[in-house]
Amino acid sequence: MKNKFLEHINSPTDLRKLTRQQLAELAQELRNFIIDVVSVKKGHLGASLGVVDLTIALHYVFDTPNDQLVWDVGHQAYPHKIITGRKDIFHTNRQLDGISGFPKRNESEYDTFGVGHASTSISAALGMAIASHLKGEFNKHHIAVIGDASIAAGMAFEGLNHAGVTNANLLIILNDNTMGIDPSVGALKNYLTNIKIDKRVRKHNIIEALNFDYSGPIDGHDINALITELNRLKNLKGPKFLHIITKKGKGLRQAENDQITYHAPGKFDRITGDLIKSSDLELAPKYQDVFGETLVELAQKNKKIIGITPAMPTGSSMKLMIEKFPERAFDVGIAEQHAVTLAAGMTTQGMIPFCAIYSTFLQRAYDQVIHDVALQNLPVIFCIDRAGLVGEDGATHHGVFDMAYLRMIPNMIIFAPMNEIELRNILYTAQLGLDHPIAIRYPRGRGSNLNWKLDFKKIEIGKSLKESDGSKIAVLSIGVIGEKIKKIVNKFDKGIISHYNMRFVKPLDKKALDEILSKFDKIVTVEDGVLQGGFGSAIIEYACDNNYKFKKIERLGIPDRFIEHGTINEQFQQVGIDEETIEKTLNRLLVN
Ligand SMILES: Cc1ncc(C[n+]2csc(CCOP(=O)(O)OP(=O)(O)O)c2C)c(N)n1
Repeated sequence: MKNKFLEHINSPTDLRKLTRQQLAELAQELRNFIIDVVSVKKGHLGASLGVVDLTIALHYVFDTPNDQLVWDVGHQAYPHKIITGRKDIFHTNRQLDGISGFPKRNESEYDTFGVGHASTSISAALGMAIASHLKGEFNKHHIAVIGDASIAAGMAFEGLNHAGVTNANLLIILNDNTMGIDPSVGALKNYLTNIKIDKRVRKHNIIEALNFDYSGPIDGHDINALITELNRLKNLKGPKFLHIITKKGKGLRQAENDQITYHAPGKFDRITGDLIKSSDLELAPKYQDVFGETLVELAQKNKKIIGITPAMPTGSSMKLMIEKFPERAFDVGIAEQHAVTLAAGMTTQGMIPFCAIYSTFLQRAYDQVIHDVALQNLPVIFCIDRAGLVGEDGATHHGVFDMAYLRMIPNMIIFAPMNEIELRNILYTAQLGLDHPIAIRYPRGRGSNLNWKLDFKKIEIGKSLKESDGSKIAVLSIGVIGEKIKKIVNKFDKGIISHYNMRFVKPLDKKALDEILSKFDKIVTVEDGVLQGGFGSAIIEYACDNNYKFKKIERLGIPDRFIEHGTINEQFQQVGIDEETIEKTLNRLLVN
């Protein structure tokens, strides 16, 4: 079916030629277009469907790209991308060399600020607004669109607090759909619900108290109402706040009814909305489920165990613990800093908190890890999910820095399991009681062992495992990439390659290292983290500091650049840690 309007929209200028009546039809076409593409190419769905009408109204009323529009998180920016000149390449979304799934400054002049992590939009738009003011550009508008989950984060509050005492030309639009990826949580969520149903609350409006011109709540699917209100706000100076109500997944029945699944549903039938299940679903478990299920098992016996997740109960499988022990498990919202210090507080009272945070999002709580946890040597158990390369989400979401950024912190124990069984055993070991905080890092996706629910075994802290014995080269691996090394080693003759699954980045297994560095003059380290300051660096430091006369330590891992979106395998190939390249590297070293 041909699109009557969308076909002719190559930029917001085309959009501005339409009547309001036609805009409503365009919205329908835009929704269908997103559903068509995402149903086969995958990606984020619900959030984008929810802001189709808002996106059209914003580009209709404001003079983008001159006026600056900042999307928070950015997973809802598909309609924005499509009507700002990227309709014809939208099918390349999240693919290698295709467009990014998030706004990106080097992709379009309409993408004013790169995003991916939540709650940055208010600060960024305020920065732009203050700069415009200083430059004398008083008529330029700066708009931040932020969701009800993201606005509850500390950083968003910091931005609001500052904006309220400026005369910046800033409009904050709260896109309130009561959902993050999972249902939004916290007292602010309750307040926002009350404001919708109880007019009295509006009198004591906290946004107004912060010196904003507050309006709303209005229906965020009523394009007409949106345009009227945006036009009114356009003529007001200073910080303004518009509260709109939308439905996540709007326009696709299943996406509206099952908003968690349809946040990023994978492939689905574009007409019925039904999910298309891939046939390999019954293979080995996801690492997140090994974590979630094991935690519940341990918590049944150990009453001191507590679970904490900042806004990722489904993604981290902490929801299993929340379902089973609601009084001992907490979704604290998009609040990584709070999650870490909350866990630290709990340990002071003898509890055993498992704090599950994606590697990329733990970056936001770096000072809390150092100052609140490690400095006081509090035994928080960090379960760091999505460690390593993550594929289609790309540069904003890779978990490649954690080994480097945690390694230099005194007191930290850093463990990376090679498989599900090691993950399970380290979770068991950690709750027995450790003298230090521990970071356990594991990747996105599935492991390789169907039979992982074995009896628990305690893991000795700082002890590596020798997987194979050889005399020519020593390969030292950390984490799940060790399974790849095992396969590669099997392709070589027996007795050539020694493979050590090092398991601990910190403390290093010095006994094993002394043996390796005395015996081998060719050593290869392999990691799925950054080379700068990472695991391989730790090995080189040890060798230098202890005066070993080594010939060659070759490090394989992520080079000093950001890795863009693509499949995980494409990313492995790009950085040279795919099976084929590692094998070639070992062959080259054997010859030279
Ligand atoms: C710092 C950080 N923590 C967690 C996430 C994971 N995350 C992505 S989207 C999202 C929910 C956002 O919800 P909301 O702000 O309400 O926006 P909506 O999806 O409703 O548009 C979360 C928690 C993130 N992107 N950044």
